[in-house]
Amino acid sequence: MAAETIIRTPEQQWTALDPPAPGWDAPMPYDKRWWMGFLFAWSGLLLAITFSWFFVGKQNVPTLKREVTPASIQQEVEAFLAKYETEPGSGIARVPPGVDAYLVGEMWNWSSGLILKAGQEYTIWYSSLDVMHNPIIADQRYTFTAIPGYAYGIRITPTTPGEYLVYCSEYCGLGHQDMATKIVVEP
Ligand SMILES: [Cu+2]
Repeated sequence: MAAETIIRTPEQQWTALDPPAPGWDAPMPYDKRWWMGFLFAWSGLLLAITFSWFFVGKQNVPTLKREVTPASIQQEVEAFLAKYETEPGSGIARVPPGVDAYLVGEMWNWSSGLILKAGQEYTIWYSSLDVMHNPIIADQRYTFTAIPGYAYGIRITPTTPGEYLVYCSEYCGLGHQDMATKIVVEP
């Protein structure tokens, strides 16, 4: 005995398993096909821009990553400051070319301000001791996400001497707006 075919109008459909109303599989009208094709091509274009920008956008993305603990990165910062701080307690380090620099966030300050030399390549390690912080170099289109447990290293070669404000762009609590330091690029 053949099973009875139940046909329901859309108003009677309760689940996706209910048979759809007749005509559901009619070919798509011409104008809708045109729009589908256009949207498909458009999303393909956006996808291509997104990925190709990685190569042609000249953006200084993090290139190094390693696992750390808040305690171990704190030790690295202290050793770095002990060696290169301009004056004890100033938190400002004059970084010789070739030496790794640190920009580690903690509620609510940065480990250090950095004095760099124009035209030299540096690796700046950024990380966090507690929650997520985003060091952002103002007006330079650089923003990074500092995550506790990881240190990310960016290789940068500052070209234009000047003072660059660095602040936190990830809301991290009551003192968030006070998280600012600077990178000074000397000629
Ligand atoms: Cu922060």
